[in-house]
Amino acid sequence: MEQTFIMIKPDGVQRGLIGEIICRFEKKGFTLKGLKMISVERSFAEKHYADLSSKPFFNGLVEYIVSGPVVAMIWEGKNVVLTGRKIIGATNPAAAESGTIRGDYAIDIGRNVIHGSDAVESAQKEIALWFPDGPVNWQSSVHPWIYE
Ligand code: D4T
Repeated sequence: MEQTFIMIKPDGVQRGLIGEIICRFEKKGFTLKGLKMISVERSFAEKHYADLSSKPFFNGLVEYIVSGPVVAMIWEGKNVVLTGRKIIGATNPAAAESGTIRGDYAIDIGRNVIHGSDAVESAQKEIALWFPDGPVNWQSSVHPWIYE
């Protein structure tokens, strides 16, 4: 089953959005397979955002991610990478649809509350980086009520 890496960024934590965000993924039917609150070092944040290192906003982005604790999660389910991105909404909250997390709870691109992997391959890389011990091994008992 597909997995994605979701991170509630420092602004989402400070603004008390942890419960609301977990609720959206949980109510959709996805399964939580890893969860931790963590303050990351600069070097770790740079590694996570390595693909963006040449961008002009890279330094500000790293500063933002290390500015407070984040909540790192693994969510599992059919098409969870793509559907997770839909739940989150467009990178720039100004373009994010109402009903998405960024559409409902964010205004500026540099305070967009949440990160979600953009492809299955990047999800695997990010899960390996953030959860070196891998996901928690459990099966939800509601599985047959969510999947046909
Ligand atoms: P993340 O990775 O945070 O889920 O965001 P996205 O996958 O939706 O978007 P991204 O990788 O292009 O950008 C990563 C991160 O950088 C911030 N950002 C982005 C920014 O501060 N200014 C910008 O102009 C852009 C494009 C927001 C998200």
